[in-house]
Amino acid sequence: MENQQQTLASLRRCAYRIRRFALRMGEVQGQGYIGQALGWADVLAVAYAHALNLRPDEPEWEDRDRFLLSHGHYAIAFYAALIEAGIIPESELETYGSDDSRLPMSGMATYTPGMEISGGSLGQGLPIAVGMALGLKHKRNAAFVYNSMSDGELDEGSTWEAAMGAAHHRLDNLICLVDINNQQADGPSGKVMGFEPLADKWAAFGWHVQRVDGNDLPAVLAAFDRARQLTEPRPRVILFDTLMGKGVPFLEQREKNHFIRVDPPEWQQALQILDQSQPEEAV
Ligand SMILES: Cc1ncc(C[n+]2csc(CCOP(=O)(O)OP(=O)(O)O)c2C)c(N)n1
Ligand SMILES: [Mg+2]
Repeated sequence: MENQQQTLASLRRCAYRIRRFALRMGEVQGQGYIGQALGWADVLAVAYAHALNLRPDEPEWEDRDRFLLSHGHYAIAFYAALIEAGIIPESELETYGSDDSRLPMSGMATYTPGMEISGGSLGQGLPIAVGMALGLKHKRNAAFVYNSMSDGELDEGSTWEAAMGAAHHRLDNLICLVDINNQQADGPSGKVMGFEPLADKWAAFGWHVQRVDGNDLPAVLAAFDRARQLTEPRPRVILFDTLMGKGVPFLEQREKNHFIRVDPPEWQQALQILDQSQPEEAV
């Protein structure tokens, strides 16, 4: 039990630092998909500080777990996780979004160590993940493939075709992480294209399904552990309900938060608010 408490305390500090790195990168460019980064930070903390089997100094290690950023516009969140994982040095965040940086504003596999695919054309991550998971099985490689995607990608037919293929091939090495933030570029997800009842849909496609609060760290941790430890020969999906802007109340409440407008003084205000609620020994 003590170990579990220590694990959770350590993950809280990771999530705090991921939020902080993302805000600092946002301030460098004066913009960015910061609402998504704050909302997805708890999932990224559990992925990068607990679940993924990686070698930070060898990002292309053959036996690594693969983490695919299908929603390439979440790159700012992903870079923060790479910094936290020691794959990218913290000093590099100052280059975010500038010419010749390894950290472009949308995820690019050829630019960034640890970036497995160039996502961003939404709906492509899961099909690629299915191919990778199948390939690893053929090679008898025990690595997991994680596909990180947004709820907007549930509008894409390619997602559901891949979901059907994954179940057909019994890909128990595939874990799909969906950010249900109920937001898309054109408004609330339910208004753009209703996708509920979502858990039932994935289950009907042959997947093992969990749905949890993606900002509740103990629940996120338990869901990752369950997905990894299951012995059923089925792909696994975790549907995470998240709150955009989580941790910075004035950003949580902002309208049109697909691409939040943040005025220059607000970046420092956001960092201060985050720091006030920081877990002990976080910095
Ligand atoms: C195939 C495709 N269609 C349209 C877009 C344009 N686009 C970029 S982000 C976005 C919103 C998609 O929803 P989601 O990823 O859930 O948005 P968020 O949660 O980040 O607000 C859209 C439509 C795209 N990148 N790819
Ligand atoms: Mg969304």
